[in-house]
Amino acid sequence: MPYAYDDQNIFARILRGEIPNDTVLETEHSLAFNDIAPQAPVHVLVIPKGPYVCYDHFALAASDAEIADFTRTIGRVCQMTGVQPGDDGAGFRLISNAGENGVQEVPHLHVHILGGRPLGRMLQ
Ligand code: D5M
Repeated sequence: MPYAYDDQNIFARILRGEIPNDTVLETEHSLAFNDIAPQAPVHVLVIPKGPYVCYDHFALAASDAEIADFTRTIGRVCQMTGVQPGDDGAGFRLISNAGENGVQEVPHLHVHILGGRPLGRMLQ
């Protein structure tokens, strides 16, 4: 059962309104909010509202509408936070950790949007 979803995870609790969050953007199928421990001036997490554990789970099981909404939400947050590469000195990185080797802490799919400073090289 690689995709057993734990509905007590912290992002599930945020989605149920049990824990507050600093919302950047909410859409029909997605929620974007500021990371509680930001690693860069812009550090936003984008999550689907559906119960998906990680990226591959979402990519294989979500509806086209959910996938389109999630993808567009990431794009809109990049626009809203001014990290698009077209803007002077801007640029960003998307990260989605999955599973043990990926060191995923919260078992609900989230994409980190990081920007607002030079991020350095990650992959050599
Ligand atoms: O990263 C999980 C991320 O989730 C990590 O950057 C902290 C963030 N986090 C944890 N709890 C909260 C709350 N309550 N609000 C906002 N952000 C939070 P991972 O990719 O799973 O290692």
